[in-house]
Amino acid sequence: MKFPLLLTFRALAALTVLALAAHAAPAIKIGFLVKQPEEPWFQLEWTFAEQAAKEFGFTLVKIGAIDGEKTLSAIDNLAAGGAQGLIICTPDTRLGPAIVAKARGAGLKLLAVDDQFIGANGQPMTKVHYLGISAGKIGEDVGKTLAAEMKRRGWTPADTALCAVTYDELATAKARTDGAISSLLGAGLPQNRIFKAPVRTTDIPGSLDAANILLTQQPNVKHWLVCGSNDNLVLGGVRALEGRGFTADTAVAVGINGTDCIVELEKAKPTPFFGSMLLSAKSHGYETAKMMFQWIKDGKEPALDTRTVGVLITRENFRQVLKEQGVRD
Ligand code: FCA
Repeated sequence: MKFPLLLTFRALAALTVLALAAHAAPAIKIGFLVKQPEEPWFQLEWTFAEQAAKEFGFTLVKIGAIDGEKTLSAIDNLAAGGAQGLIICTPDTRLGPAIVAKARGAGLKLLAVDDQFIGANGQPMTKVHYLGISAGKIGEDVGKTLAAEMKRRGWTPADTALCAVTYDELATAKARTDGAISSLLGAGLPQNRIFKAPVRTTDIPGSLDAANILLTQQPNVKHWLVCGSNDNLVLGGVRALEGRGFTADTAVAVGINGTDCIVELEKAKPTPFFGSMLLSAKSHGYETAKMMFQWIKDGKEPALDTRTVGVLITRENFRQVLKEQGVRD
């Protein structure tokens, strides 16, 4: 009865090989690339993504890539390092087709976060998985908040104007300031009291420059309202106003992100920065990382398009809300 015994040994050997192979299945590695690693928003996204990595047991590779060249070479490096997925907030949404081609070539699953890719035809690439904010709605809420503050203070359209610090090259940024403008128009601020200050660079110095140009052109406005595509752009506007003597009594500004204005809200003396629409860094960091992990591990494909909401934080409630959202202890 040698033969069946041999078979048993063979079966055992085969099972052992299978078991070993399962054990040696490549560890899951996910890249998380962001366009502005110095922004608290993106640092928080990473922090939350790391929470997911710890919880689910995968490796997270954090990459800051401020231009196209760095982005494309980072994808090569990730693939060479054995990564299976990439979550990305690209420095330029028009890189979309190049990123898709590279990721596909390297067998990387792809999820765009925050900024949606734009295709060669100038339209959003809706077939690429994306998680972003409900930009128009959040912008409208900024406008409503500004309109309510204007009313509460008894300011009239004749002596009030809007400084919208804009970056229309980026769709999610444009939708935000467009939303704020449409709410203010709806609340009765006339079109000729609405001024755009387009930035060249999406940081505080870039916004300060843009707002200064506008303030020089409009020296007679008594009360300013300020909106912008995120906290930094609004903060640049606030710094420009303060440089011309405006205070919390004569100007009101509302940001978006809620994560890049904490120091501002903590200042003992109120500045014109009234509040911000706090976005969910947890959804953008933890949830995207979890979605990518499950996609790689179990083949569970995420929704093609997910949009998150924002909630207003002000000097009154920011400590409490940030705590509830796990942003601060
Ligand atoms: C864009 C902005 C960021 C953040 C994110 C949700 O990428 O540049 O500041 O608002 O959307």
